[in-house]
Formats: sequence, structure tokens, C-alpha cells
Amino acid sequence: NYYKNRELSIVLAPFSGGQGKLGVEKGPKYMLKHGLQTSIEDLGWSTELEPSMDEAQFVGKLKMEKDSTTGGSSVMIDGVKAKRADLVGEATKLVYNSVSKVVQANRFPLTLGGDHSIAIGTVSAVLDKYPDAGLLWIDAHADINTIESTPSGNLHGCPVSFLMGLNKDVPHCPESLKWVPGNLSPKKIAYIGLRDVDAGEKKILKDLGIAAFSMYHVDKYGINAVIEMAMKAVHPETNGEGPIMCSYDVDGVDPLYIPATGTPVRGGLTLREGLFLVERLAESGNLIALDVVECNPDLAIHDIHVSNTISAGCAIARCALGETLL
Ligand code: 4U7
Ligand code: MN
Ligand code: MN
Ligand code: MN
Repeated sequence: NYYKNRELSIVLAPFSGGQGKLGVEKGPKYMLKHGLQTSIEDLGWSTELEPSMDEAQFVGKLKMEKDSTTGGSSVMIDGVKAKRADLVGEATKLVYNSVSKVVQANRFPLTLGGDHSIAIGTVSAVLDKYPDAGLLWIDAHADINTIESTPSGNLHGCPVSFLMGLNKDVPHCPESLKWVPGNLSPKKIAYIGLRDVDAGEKKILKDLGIAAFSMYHVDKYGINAVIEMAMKAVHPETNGEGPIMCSYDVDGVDPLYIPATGTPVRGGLTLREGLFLVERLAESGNLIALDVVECNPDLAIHDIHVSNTISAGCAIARCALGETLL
């Protein structure tokens, strides 16, 4: 059982440059305003806040870019169109520094995004400390586009390809992301919740033999069987036992429950399935780190959408930390 000491740092990663919709940088602030830190303390954890950047730090540049006619750094260079790679490189390095500090002090990093590009920083830091860690990626999307395959140019759709080093041999791989170790093995990741995977991504998943459980598998086998299969996929030698990091994109859950997110896709996990997943990880005693990303309060069309989204995001964190284990 990892983190018996129940010491945790809430890493704030208010970054929105991995995609084009402002507001996702407000996720951490809203989740804290919802009382997340106290409710985690109530579960018996001692907590600290670990801001990795200022909320305003990148927003100015992003707004400027929106106003400019050239689209800033999003111009195509020889067919490669990774948008805002300079900002993503800078921000993910800051997140990496914060999470590194936390894990090296034997604390549990709970990182609040921000868009999913920030997982480039969190996962890299966790793998430094636990090279054997398995990664569960909860998401409607596979986020494994390379800078060549990305249809949108948005880097929140590419973090897994950077974590695996798939852009290393690509000409014009952005200089700003060259710091990423890129040593995540395809054998050490499993997806749950997929339902919107690009053609290029399907090919990568297939070619690399990556464990990917889509909504089809959740319906076919049930969420409990799927999570067991996912844990065994990342730790095959030990029947699913071993350190596990979970990077949780809230769009894995159906937008009925979590509407305020940038790339909603219908037909997702029910809220209970989404919470059961992390409850099961808490029960396993193997969870070593968690990201909760892509809550964007500005995309809500009613106030109730804001509170549904933020309360569900907070519930994911609390359930992962043992709230519903009796
Ligand atoms: B998220 C997409 F094309 N695949 O690359 C892309 F459908 O972190 C979406 O999971 C990526 O929210 C979604 O832009 C990224 C698109
Ligand atoms: Mn997603
Ligand atoms: Mn994602
Ligand atoms: Mn999304």
C-alpha cells in the first residue's frame, strides 16, 4: 500500500494553451472554491497546495494570439501544426518541476488542470520516481496523436505521444518539448472510456499493441471487469499489483453529468462508473498519483452545469483518495 502516510500535495496546473478554449485554466480555482482541500483533509490526509504557475501566466499570451490575425505560433511549418508548442513546453516543464518536488518528498500528487497537455509534466515526474508505474488514462479520447497525425494541432490531443517519445524522430519536433524524457512504454498504459479516436490514433494503438478499453468494452464486460483487465494489462507479471498513476480527463464521463468540458462526446461513462473506477484504485492501495483535467467552467450554458462539473471533478478526486471505502 503506497502513501500509508497520507501526505498529499494539490498541484495547481491552470494552463489552457494545449487547446483553443479559454476558461479551462479556471478549473483548479473552482475546485478549491468547492472545498476540495478541506474535504480531502477530512479523509485523513494532510495536504499542501503546490502552485506550478500563476493562473494569469499564460492567459495574456493566449488572448493576444486570439486577437492577432496570424494565429501566433500556430502557423504550419512543413506540414507540422503543433499549436502553441512554445507555451505548452514551458507550462509542462513547470508542472514537471512541481510534481517532481512532490513525489520526491514521498507525497501524493493530485494535479488539477488545466487542459490535458499538462499530463506531459505529471506523468514524466511520476515515472522518474516510479519507473515501473502503470498509467491508466481515463478519457473519451486517446490523446496519442503525434505532431504529424494531429487533425487539430491542439497539443492536449498529443500528450501520450510525447510521453512515449513518438515525436523524437519527427522533423521539426518543437524545441520547447525536447525536455520530455519520452520513456513511457506502450506496455505500461491502458485506456478506459474511449469513444472518439482519430484514424491516425487507431493505427498507433494497434501498431504498438496498446491496451485500450472503449465504451464498447465497458458495456460488454462491465466497469469492474474492465478496470481489473486494465490493471493486469499494465502489471502483467504481478496480476495487476504495482504502482498505478491515473490521468483522468473528465470528458471520459458522459456530458450529461460533466457538461462543462472542451471536447464533450456523448455515450460516455455514467457518473457512478466514473467514480467506481477511482474507488477501485483506492481500494487496490496501488494509486500513486492522480490528475483531474479539462473542467472548463466558462463553457457551461447554465449555472447548474458549472456546479455539476466541478462537484463531479471533486468527487473523482475524493473517491480516488478513499472517501467511499468503508
Ligand atoms: B482531450 C482530437 F481530433 N483527437 O487531437 C484532437 F478529435 O485531452 C481531440 O482528450 C483531442 O480532451 C481531445 O484534437 C483532447 C480531435
Ligand atoms: Mn478527452
Ligand atoms: Mn484528454
Ligand atoms: Mn476534452
